[in-house]
Amino acid sequence: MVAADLDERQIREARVGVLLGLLDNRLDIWSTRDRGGDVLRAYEGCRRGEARELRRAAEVLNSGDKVAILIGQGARDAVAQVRQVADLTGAGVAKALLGKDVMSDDLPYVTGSIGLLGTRPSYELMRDCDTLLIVGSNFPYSQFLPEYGKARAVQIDVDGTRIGMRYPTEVNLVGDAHSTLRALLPLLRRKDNRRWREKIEKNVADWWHSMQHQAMVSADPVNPMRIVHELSERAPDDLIVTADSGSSTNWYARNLRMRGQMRGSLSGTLATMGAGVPYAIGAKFAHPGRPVVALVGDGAMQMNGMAELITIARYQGLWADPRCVVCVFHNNDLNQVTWELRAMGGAPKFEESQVLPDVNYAAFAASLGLPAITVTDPDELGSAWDQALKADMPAVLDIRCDAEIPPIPPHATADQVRSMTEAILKGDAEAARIIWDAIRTKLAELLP
Ligand SMILES: Cc1ncc(C[n+]2csc(CCOP(=O)(O)OP(=O)(O)O)c2C)c(N)n1
Ligand SMILES: [Mg+2]
Repeated sequence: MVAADLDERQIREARVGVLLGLLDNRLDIWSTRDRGGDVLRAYEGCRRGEARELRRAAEVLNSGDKVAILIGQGARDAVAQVRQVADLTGAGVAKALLGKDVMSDDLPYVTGSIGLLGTRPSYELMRDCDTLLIVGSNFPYSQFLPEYGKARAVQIDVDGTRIGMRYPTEVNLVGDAHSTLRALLPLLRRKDNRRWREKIEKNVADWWHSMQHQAMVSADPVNPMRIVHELSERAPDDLIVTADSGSSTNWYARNLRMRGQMRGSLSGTLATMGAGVPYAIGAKFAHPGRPVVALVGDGAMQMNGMAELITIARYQGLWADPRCVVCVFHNNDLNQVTWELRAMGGAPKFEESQVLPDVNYAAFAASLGLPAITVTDPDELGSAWDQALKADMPAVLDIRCDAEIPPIPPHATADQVRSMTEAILKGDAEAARIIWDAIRTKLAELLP
């Protein structure tokens, strides 16, 4: 075999094989430099070691009592295998944000998103597990992974340079998720004790119940969680949802149930504002036959989203399914940062930097010939979504929502959450500050 016969994946594996060999002192730098043959030999060595590494991985997963799986977008082609591993090991599955659409939230053991924007059951899954399997994820916030040394861990990634970066993993399998898990599955034993799995499923069920409850808390005028909750209730099975970076990213991460063929995306690694509407346009061009919804803050609309409505109005005729709904979270605030300042700095809202000019997004959309609905009453949310999702052209929802609904991190206790929400809704700034002090302490512990 010569280098030209290798496909891209084999070359990547060879590169990783050489790298691992160097780190492991199995190869020395002089013997590999400028010598393609050594690269090939390292690649072959990598393949020979595979069976042994798979057995080691299986040993780790078979010996654990409380297995957690973390998946990212790299697990997209391996959903059936992840499900089988989860069933055999009795694991729960948490999802990095860009992998939110990889597995259905209708599976009772899928704990949803992970991280600061994540769910409480994902937080608890990682906190309490004794074994961790990471598949196709480069999720960077190790504060939300098990405490170092507490869990034995296996990682599967197609790119060896990502392996062991976020957690001290004991077994590292370089390969694509689908074929690596397929090779691993026959080595796994089914765990008879299902108590851990039952606990996860109960946590997940309780969580969705509490999400529904929180979305229905009355607000002034509309509770932003309810915007996503109502969408989630009526989302078509083939819907594509994009989210901008702002407070609505929290509601996308937590309140939207992915199911069926639904897809979702956002600026997951950079977290830049302004991605929501352009991503929706990209989705329409990539999948012209599918409906698309963009969840976008008013700050992002002012940044570039309004200009991109012109793009939508211009190209709508090219899309077989004309539905493309831009939902504006109209709170006249750069709200996510307002809350970060409150939580991290204990600082009250700094009006000069945080308040946005009040813009009539519905009127702007109408000026482009797009149907637009302004919502100021939470009870009209459902019918506004119904209309927009049935429209025969792109539409804009301009929803007046409350800037005082806090994006609560997943590790806040239920009591803290309840009293903080009540305090803030009562306009009790002092009580809110005290509760935020408690959460700030917790956040300081968790954030880098
Ligand atoms: C380009 C860019 N600028 C600034 C930020 C920091 N940032 C993150 S969220 C946010 C506020 C977003 O405001 P808005 O779009 O109105 O959404 P809201 O949080 O109010 O729902 C800011 C300024 C960012 N992530 N990207
Ligand atoms: Mg805003």
